[in-house]
Amino acid sequence: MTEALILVDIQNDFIPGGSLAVAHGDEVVPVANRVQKSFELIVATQDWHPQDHGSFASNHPGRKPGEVIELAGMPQVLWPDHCVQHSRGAEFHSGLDLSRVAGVFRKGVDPDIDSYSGFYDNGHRRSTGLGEYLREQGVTHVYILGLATDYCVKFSALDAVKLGFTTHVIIEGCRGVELHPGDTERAIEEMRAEGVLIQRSADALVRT
Ligand code: VGL
Ligand code: ZN
Repeated sequence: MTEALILVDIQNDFIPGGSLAVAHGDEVVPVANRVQKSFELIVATQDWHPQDHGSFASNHPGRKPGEVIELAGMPQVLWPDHCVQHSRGAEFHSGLDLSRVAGVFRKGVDPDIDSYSGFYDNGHRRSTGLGEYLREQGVTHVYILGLATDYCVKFSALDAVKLGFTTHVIIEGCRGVELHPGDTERAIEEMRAEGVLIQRSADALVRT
């Protein structure tokens, strides 16, 4: 058994003060730092959009964040501009320990399709390379935490299961966008139903 920790999108724009702030998003940072002690292999994902990304409401005149359009043949929630490549909002939170992160996998780079999962875009057209990398490293079990529970954490965990990894989500290290009240709780139930192992606390993992 080889384990990997996947830190999902712990970036300034998803932290209070950022353009797509997740309530209490900053609280995942100390959990992420603490739990890293239990892992030899740690990777991170980074939402990394061009300014003309199709998920930005600003690129659809007359549309507002929260509205749903069609993009790449799929329903697409429109978001405020966020995680624009090379912007401060796209940087990882300054308190996040990156010293032991072996690789960063960027997603959402194609303007024509969004990518919530750290493994594939929403149409499963293109891989980010994360699944292949984990396989090469002999990884069989993944542990996921970060932002946001109801989007990128959820879709990353569902893809991890599909790829055959035993998949844990450390829910103490996640927070949801909650565009609609209850989204986070529904995401947890959806993950559980697909075989994701939901772990409330990171403490069991911390073998200091
Ligand atoms: C995310 C919405 C848009 C996330 C990324 O990281 O959960 N959510 N882009
Ligand atoms: Zn995004």
